[in-house]
Amino acid sequence: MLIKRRRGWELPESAATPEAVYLNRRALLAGMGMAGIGLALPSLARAQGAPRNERYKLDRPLTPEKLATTYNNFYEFGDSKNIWQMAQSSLKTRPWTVKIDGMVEKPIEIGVDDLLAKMPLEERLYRHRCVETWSMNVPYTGFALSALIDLAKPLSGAKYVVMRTLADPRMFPKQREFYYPWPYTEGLTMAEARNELSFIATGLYGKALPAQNGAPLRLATPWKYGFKHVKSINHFEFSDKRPVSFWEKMGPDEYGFWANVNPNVAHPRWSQATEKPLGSEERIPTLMYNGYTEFVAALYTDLQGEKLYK
Ligand SMILES: Nc1nc2c(c(=O)[nH]1)N[C@H]1C(S)=C(S)[C@@H](COP(=O)(O)O)O[C@H]1N2
Ligand SMILES: [Mo]
Repeated sequence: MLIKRRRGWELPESAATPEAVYLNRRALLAGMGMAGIGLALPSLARAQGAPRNERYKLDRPLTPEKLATTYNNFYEFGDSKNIWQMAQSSLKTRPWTVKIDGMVEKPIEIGVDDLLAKMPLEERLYRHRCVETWSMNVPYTGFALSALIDLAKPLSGAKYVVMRTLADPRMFPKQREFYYPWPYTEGLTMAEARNELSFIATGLYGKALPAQNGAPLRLATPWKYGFKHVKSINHFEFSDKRPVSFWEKMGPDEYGFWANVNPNVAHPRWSQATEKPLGSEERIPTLMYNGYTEFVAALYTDLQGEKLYK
């Protein structure tokens, strides 16, 4: 994102998909419904097919699965969009221990499958808007972050949930480079984290979440720019201090804590007025809060002095 020589949102021609193909795929996906259920391993099945929550609607077709799973941002594997094979061969997501600690009644360490067994899984169709101006529409399986907060039982003084990517340079080659402030860290206020939209994704397109998309646990806050969506989380910490996130540390003039989508507030180096859906030839207008105003605007009425949109 900070690298100036490349315009990261420009898709190579070969990655573009004709409309007919993705419309077909959409019909196919709709027809499959709970595709992915029925595997022998119950823990894996839990991470996959789940009933769709129809409350979260899209106004555009789903992005082709192939694009959403082969055009990624995951700096632990490099600054290229083409890291999916490297992620799949290098990232091992079992066993995976999740720590939940900080300002909680009692710290928890739990294996990811035991955690999933306690969480109410559902599927949601979500928009995703990267700060670089590409966007996508994807079906995530997962659980509301509020369910994890209920499990964690934070103390009344907790003001933020801090989420971190696993630190393990054997799995994440770029974590050997000290230029970056690893591990990738993000945070939400408790009110944001309890908002119904805040979601921990464990699956994508009715299958287990691919490594390149942030397996086994990845945040989705669809009204915020994509860099908020920390991948491969192994640590949830409750704190009374606002964390400084990965991109905020890298470039505080360009990236901040709030990161709410706003088409009227330009990035210092480019406009945020429009976006390019993956697989589409056109640019379309970006919507305030990425189209989720009705769900989240009330979170910010008393925070107008904050830099809410970077
Ligand atoms: N750990 C980690 N999480 C991350 C990133 C990253 O580099 N490392 N990139 C972020 C950015 S900028 C975006 S747009 C999304 C991309 O998610 P996707 O690859 O599933 O589309 O992941 C976010 N989460
Ligand atoms: Mo992004």
